[in-house]
Amino acid sequence: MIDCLFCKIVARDIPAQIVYESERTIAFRDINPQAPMHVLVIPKVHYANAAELAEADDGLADEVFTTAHKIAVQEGVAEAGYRVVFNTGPGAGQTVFHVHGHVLGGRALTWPPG
Ligand code: IU
Repeated sequence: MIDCLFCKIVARDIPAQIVYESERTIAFRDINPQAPMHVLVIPKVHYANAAELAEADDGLADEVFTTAHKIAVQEGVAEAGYRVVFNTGPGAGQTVFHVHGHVLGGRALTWPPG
């Protein structure tokens, strides 16, 4: 999608620290990390948010979720515990409207989130 920042990362039009890539997903480090390990997992195709992705019903949501787990293992936080967050809509704090799962770990995570 034109003017989507994360589509531009997928297209390599703007740089990102990519840590994982598959045919349909890509994961890169968040530029403003909220934990020692903070990676964003996205589908390469554009869906605005997690609701749109879930409704697409083509297995891609499963793949994004599975990728999040792979990142946790790869980054060494799976044993200690980690969190996957999909802010969905402005009311939930979503600021970039290409669906992304935040994978956070590497420190004790408190609950509830803000
Ligand atoms: P949110 O759930 O939509 O609020 O998360 C957007 C995230 O995208 C946020 O954590 C930003 O730090 C992150 N991000 C990024 O990694 N690279 C960018 O160029 C921009 C935002 I703009």
